[in-house]
Amino acid sequence: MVNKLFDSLFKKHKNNPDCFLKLIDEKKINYDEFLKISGRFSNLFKNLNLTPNDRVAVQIDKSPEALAIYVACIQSGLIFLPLNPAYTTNEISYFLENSGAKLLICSERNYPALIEITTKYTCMLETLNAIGTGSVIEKSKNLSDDFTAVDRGGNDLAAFLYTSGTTGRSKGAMLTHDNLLSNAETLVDYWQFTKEDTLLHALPIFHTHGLFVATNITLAAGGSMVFLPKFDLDLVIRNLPRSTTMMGVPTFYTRLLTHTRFDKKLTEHIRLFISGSAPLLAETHTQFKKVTGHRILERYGMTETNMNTSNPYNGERRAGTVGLPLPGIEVKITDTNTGKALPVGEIGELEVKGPNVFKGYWQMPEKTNEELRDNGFFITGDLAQIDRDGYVTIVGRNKDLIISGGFNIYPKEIELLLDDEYGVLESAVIGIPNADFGESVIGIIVHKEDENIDLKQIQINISKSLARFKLPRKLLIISELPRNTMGKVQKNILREKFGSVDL
Ligand code: MLC
Ligand code: AMP
Repeated sequence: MVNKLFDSLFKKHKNNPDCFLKLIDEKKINYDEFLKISGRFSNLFKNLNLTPNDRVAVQIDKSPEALAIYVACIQSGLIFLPLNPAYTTNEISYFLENSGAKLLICSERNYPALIEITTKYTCMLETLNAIGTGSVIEKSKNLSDDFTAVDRGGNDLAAFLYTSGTTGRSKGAMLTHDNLLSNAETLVDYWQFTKEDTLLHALPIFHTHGLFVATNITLAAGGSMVFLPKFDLDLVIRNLPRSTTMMGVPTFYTRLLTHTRFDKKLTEHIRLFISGSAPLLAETHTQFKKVTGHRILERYGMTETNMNTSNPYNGERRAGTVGLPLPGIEVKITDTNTGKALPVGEIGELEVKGPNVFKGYWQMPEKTNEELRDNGFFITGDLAQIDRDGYVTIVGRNKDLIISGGFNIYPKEIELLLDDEYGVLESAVIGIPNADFGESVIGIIVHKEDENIDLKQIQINISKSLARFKLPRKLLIISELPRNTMGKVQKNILREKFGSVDL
């Protein structure tokens, strides 16, 4: 029996007494104990009659058991589908319908709200809470922790990660065993992770960064993680002395720089700080170097591709750039209209190709064809340039996307809801600079003259359908939206005009 990802990342740790997770209450979980939890979950999945390729959706808080569900899915040949706990019932309903998930695991507090929709989509519903209680624990506690991994090849699917699109509909990016494994193996070498490393893990585990980059690298290297429930500034400061490396979105680093205890002494034993998921300002990089002596290593990735480029471990880490293509990964800059490769130094669409690139969007062949070329290059939607030394700089986006604190927010999804509200003729949602989150969302509305408009009520109404991190921090009214000759709303003009409004 062969299971590509399980055999390479997890199976080798059976009977391994080394520490895998260090928790905040000083409790530790070693590799063998962790694999026993996932073994019991795998037997539970079998008892629930789940079969290979079934989707298992999870909307649960971060915990060691939540991570073990991911491992159990891989071991059982199931497709892991993690969802942000901030999503509303409306949002979850779409993911269940679109993915056809057979099982949803949620926190007990959300069970009453979700049982109706899981019944509608004939999806089983089980619970798992942050404190390690819930129906999956109860039902698996007397099951064997031994489970023979289901046969899976490199091209088989391991996970669906949903990523929103310009049309407002989320797309399920299909990631294979080879996608995840190749990236983990490359990054372990590139960033020189070893079993001596302890990674400070304060990221959520429902996105590529915290789930695949951080966790798979640790598993591949055989190191450990200080596994924090979330990014809490004081908690991170207290746990830095237990760690040798840290990964984070830029907001983590700008927040750390505001803490009085954050200095050279606190970080002198740290081997590596890594940033990604959103642009790290060159200014933050410089300030961090001044305060700690460390040069943050910035890398660039996406849900569809895992990691593509990285500043070097030993060579020059250039502030404001995302470094060089990772080994085995090709990148090129193309003309957005013709798709032709552009010469060194010119700005164009960034395309990437390699074993890390996903298989396509679930049941959306036309979307897949639009973004994934026949020659294997994936059109990222990011605008970039590559200099003579091969360093890539992301200069903007060819997709209408806002990144707030590392979370992606697609304006179209919010505009569609605003346009449905009483008194709204049309709307445009933009991101404006924010010192903490990088960007923040605001909504700009054109008012129907013959209808009253109540902005407070609109906020309340749309919050029923949108996770709170997507909610506009402010709604503004203008008389008309600026448009170009093709009739397209000129968001750059709106960003210039409203970029410094008070939030
Ligand atoms: C939380 N809130 C946010 C927010 N996070 N609002 C906008 N943007 C965000 N990112 C809101 C909540 O809805 C809530 O609103 C209020 O802030 C307090 O919530 P919180 O959970 O206590 O917030 P906080 O702890 O401050 O969270 C901020 C954060 C978190 C930066 C620590 O957002 C975070 O962990 N981000 C990491 C995202 C990530 O992992 N991205 C990787 C994507 S993978 P209210 O209204 O209720 O008060 C990817 C590929 C790659 O991009 O390259 O890696
Ligand atoms: P996601 O779809 O959540 O995986 O987000 C991927 C997007 O995040 C990319 O297409 C980029 O726009 C952005 N991104 C990730 N890392 C970086 C980085 N280091 N610098 C700038 N943008 C980044």
